[in-house]
Amino acid sequence: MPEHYPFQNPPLPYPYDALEPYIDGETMYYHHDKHLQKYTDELNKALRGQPWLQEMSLEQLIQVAPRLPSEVGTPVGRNAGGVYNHRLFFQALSPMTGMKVGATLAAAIARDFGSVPRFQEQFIAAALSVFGSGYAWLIADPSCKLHIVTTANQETPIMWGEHPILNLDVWEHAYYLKYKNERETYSENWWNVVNWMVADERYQVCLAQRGR
Ligand code: MN3
Repeated sequence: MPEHYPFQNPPLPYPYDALEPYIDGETMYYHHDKHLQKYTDELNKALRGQPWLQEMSLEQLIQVAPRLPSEVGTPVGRNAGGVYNHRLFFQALSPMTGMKVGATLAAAIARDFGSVPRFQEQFIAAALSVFGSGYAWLIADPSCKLHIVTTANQETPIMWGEHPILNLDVWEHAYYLKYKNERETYSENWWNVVNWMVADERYQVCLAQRGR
C-alpha cells in the first residue's frame, strides 16, 4: 500500500552539510526540517476529517485536489505539491560531486537539446526566468521526449501527466542564506550536486511505462 495520511517527513539520505560548499548545511537544515516539515504538517492538517482522502497517495491527492471544493482542494493541493516537489528535489541531490549523466538520459538529452552543455544553458535560463517562487524542471512527456518547463509556487508537472526527471527549487529559502540575491550562482553550482543516477532511473521509468 503506498504511503498515505498521516504523511511523515523521513530524514535526508545524507548529512545536512554533505553538499557543501555548493549548498550549505544551514540551508539544508531549514529547508528539510522546517520548510518541508511545515508542508507535511499542513497536508496532514488539511486531510484531518476527510476520511476518503486519507487513503490516497501523494500523487493521487495532487490529481484530485483541483476538482475538490476550494476550502479543501486548495490546502491539499498546495501542501501535497510542496511535499512532492521537495522530495523530488532532495532525492536527486548527492554528496558525490561531479557525477556524470547516465547513458540512457545522456542520449535523450543529446537528442532533444543537442548536448548536455546546451541543455544546462537552457535549464539555467529557465531557472532565472521564474518570477517569484517556483521551480525549473526537466520533464519527460508521455512519449518520453524531454522538455524544460517552469512552475509557480508548489505546482507540479504531474498535474499535467508529465514525468519529472529533475527539479531545481528556486524559492528564495533554497539559496538566500548563502547566495543572497545570486540565483544564477546557486543554479550553476547545483549541477555539482545533481544525482544523475536518480535522474537516469526516473527517465527509465518513463521508458518502461511507455513500453506497456
Ligand atoms: Mn523549497
